[in-house]
Amino acid sequence: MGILNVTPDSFSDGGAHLDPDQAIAAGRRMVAEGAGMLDIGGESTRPGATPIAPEEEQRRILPVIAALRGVLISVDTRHASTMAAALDAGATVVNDVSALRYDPASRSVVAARGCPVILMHMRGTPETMAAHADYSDVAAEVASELAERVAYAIEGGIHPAVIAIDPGFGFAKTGDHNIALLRGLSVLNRVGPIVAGVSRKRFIGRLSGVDQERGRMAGSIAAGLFAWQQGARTLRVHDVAETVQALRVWQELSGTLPNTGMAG
Ligand code: HH2
Repeated sequence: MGILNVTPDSFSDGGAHLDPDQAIAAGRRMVAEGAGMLDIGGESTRPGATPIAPEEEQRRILPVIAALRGVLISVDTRHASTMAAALDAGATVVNDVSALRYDPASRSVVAARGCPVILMHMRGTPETMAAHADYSDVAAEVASELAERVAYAIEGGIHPAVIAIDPGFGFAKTGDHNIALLRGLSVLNRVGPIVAGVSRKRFIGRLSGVDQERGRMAGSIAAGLFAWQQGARTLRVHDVAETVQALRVWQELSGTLPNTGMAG
């Protein structure tokens, strides 16, 4: 899953794709590099980020989604109106960092459309989440809180087969929590198919000793492969070509490559 943030302020690629033509070109490039899906978002959810109005979010992302129609697109949003508008414009998956908590209307939008949904773990909101980073067993608590969100989705008429989960690296977690969560990620397999977003995040900086976000590609790939080994089957990444190459080699060596005729 290639990350396409149409924002001025995302933590790593903020401003790079605010111009729709640049965003569309970046999306096409990631598909050519092997991304199976693009995750398009118009609101930064980095720690302390200020929320924006759904109208502004839609103004940023809808032209980009419409131009890339035909590609598998997830819309990274917490707003029900943006989910609906993005699905109309050509998105097929909803990726909600609030796991359908932020906007009370979001569950019924997803249920009515029958689309796949990614429920990401967070406590509080991006403004308040740092104060909620308190766990005794982070992987177990994230698993049980995600299981509650899955149950909430199913109660609202969302089919269990379309639900994926995401541990929410960097959301209401300290660096130590992120590391423990990644080490213990496999416990989440019992809750649902795992999406993992470690790309360029601060804890990768801590583990690698690299301050600059754009310098964290190799560390992000190592962490992504570690997540893959534990069962994650979608990696949300900035660096598509390099991640695809690393995964291909990993799958070849571990004998887990889907039948592409490349083996041998
Ligand atoms: N992380 C970010 C945003 N959306 N969605 C999922 N499912 N998983 C994640 O880990 C995740 C996410 C934050 O990263 P980014 O989009 O690169 O930055 P920003 O929120 O500043 O736009």
